[in-house]
Amino acid sequence: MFNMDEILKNVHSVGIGGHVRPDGDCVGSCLGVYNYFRTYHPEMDVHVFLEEIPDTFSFLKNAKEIEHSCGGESFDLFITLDCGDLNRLGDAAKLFENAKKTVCIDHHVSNESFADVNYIVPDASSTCELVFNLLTPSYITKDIAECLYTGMVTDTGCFQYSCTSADTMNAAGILMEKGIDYTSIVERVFYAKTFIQNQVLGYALLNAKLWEDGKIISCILTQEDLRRFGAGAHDMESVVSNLRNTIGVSVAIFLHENEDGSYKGSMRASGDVNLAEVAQKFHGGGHAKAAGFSVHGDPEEALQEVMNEIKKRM
Ligand SMILES: [Mn+2]
Repeated sequence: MFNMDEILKNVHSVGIGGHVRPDGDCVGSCLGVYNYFRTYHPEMDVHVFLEEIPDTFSFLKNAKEIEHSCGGESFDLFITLDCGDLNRLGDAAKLFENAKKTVCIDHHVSNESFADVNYIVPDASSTCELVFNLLTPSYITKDIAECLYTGMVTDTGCFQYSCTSADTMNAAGILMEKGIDYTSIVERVFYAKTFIQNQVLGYALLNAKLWEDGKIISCILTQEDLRRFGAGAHDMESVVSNLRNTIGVSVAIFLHENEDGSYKGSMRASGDVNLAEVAQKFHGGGHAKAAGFSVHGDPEEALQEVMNEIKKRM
């Protein structure tokens, strides 16, 4: 482990990036680091690059300074956060490759330490918890605390999942002391849903199927289904975890069609099944209890193949 300031020797320009389809941990960790540099190293030229972020996270400080496209800039330092491999950086991968020095901060089991300096802890709740570890607590401002708390809430399912540790709670406690409105963060990040999101969720639950004596639950939504509600990919976030909440279910699988006809698959487990392994069989990735992948072709067939891999591990 290092301190965030130690990696800044001879560094005048910094690029920051995270995974494609950014979630709360990705946005929170990127903006947390961005806001830290802007506050304590104002002389540095700092840029943060991410795909379009969900509206849910637009309240975070400097969210509107996130850049969505990049050229061939060559930064002294590029930091990648919450990103398991270089491909998942999307367009920003070229900035990583052009940078003089690279740092990777992440908690994906599949991460193969692809940067010059790596801080990877698969057991950590979130990348935001790792960023917290790299900062001197007294230097964490309210704005930075909001970013990091948002990421922790996202990736721990509101401090519920087993990735939540005593260290996570201690870090969250210190962040709470910075004066953040933790109630409203949980409400925004976890509970607040648009009418469209609620309707799609209801439709998904109505069409869910149980398998293996109710231990596996699945649902498939097509583009036609999504169009019916005026919903997009960003409206699917809470479907899989709601499926998983079903009593008796240990694995939930949710497939929804992308605009190009491929399907995005998300899985959640409450039991011992290692979903990161399952996802890797389908060229995806993630964590033991939350993982994802993409498939082409017939979604029903893909579902059966995924279920076979899960059954082997149950
Ligand atoms: Mn994460």
